[in-house]
Amino acid sequence: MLRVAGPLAEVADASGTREVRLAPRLPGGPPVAGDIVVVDDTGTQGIIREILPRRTILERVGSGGRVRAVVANVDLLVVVASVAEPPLVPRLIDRYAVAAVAGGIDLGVVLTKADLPHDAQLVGQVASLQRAAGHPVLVGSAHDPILVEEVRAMIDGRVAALAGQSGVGKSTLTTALTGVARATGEVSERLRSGRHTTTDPRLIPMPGGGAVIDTAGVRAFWLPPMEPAGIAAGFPDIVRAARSCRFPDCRHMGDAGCAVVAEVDPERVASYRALVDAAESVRATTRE
Ligand SMILES: Nc1nc2c(ncn2[C@@H]2O[C@H](COP(=O)(O)OP(=O)(O)OP(=O)(O)O)[C@@H](O)[C@H]2O)c(=O)[nH]1
Ligand SMILES: [Mg+2]
Ligand SMILES: [Zn+2]
Repeated sequence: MLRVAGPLAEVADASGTREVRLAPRLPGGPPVAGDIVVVDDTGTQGIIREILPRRTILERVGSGGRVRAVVANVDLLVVVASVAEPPLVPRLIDRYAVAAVAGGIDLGVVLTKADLPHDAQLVGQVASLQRAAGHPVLVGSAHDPILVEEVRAMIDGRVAALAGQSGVGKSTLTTALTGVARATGEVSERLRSGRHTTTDPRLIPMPGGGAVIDTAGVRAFWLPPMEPAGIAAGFPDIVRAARSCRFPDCRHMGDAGCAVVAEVDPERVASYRALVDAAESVRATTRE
């Protein structure tokens, strides 16, 4: 499935793309971009009757505190972050990493707007911490064909979702990768109006193989409720060091004999702990 807009969806199969309707009270619905669906074609307009089990899923907490799917069945989550305007929020990348691992998705990081004035030291630090965690990192300008070809190589014929804050260049990259024009917007205009340029996540095939889903920019990305072990799984460097912790159920929150504190960069440990604390305060509020 390519995209959903209210009761309608756009689907693709061997014969092309077409518009269909969602069945009312579709189990597991509504479907999201990347879903594989069963369409009933007996009426005048096709109806989505079933969403097939998802191989991977990216979930976030949406308005009203409900957990909702963003995209399904993607192989790679490309977190796009700007080094200039909007400013880089390093821990947002970590939150996406946790969500990606939880949903069975690989992670890549693309830092855009390096053609604009920026804090090169901070960017270097963020890139080296993410690389040490095992994620590929690219830095450049979304307007530069060199970065676009590097992103294409990172995707490597797979299905990738581009995610990140509003105005970081997701649609600019998507247009360059696919040749399909996506609306892009000026950051200043967007900040004034508070609106995001992209509102309809859409799966677009790339010439030569693979596909990208350009998702709507987020102001914040909140994780579904998760145990400390699930959060730690999003930090491969912490998982590696944790093999040397004295206790197998170590939470790396100041536990005795914890190897993580000794071996992993303090910023990574602090980012992990902030997520564990946030998950715990959510649990405490729901218990009240
Ligand atoms: N200088 C520079 N400008 C860029 C770069 N990437 C994107 N832009 C510009 O930043 C603005 C926002 O880019 P978009 O591609 O619309 O951003 P987006 O991530 O799709 O934003 P949303 O759809 O709101 O989530 C546009 O004016 C782009 O031309 C870059 O690497 N360098
Ligand atoms: Mg966009
Ligand atoms: Zn530990």
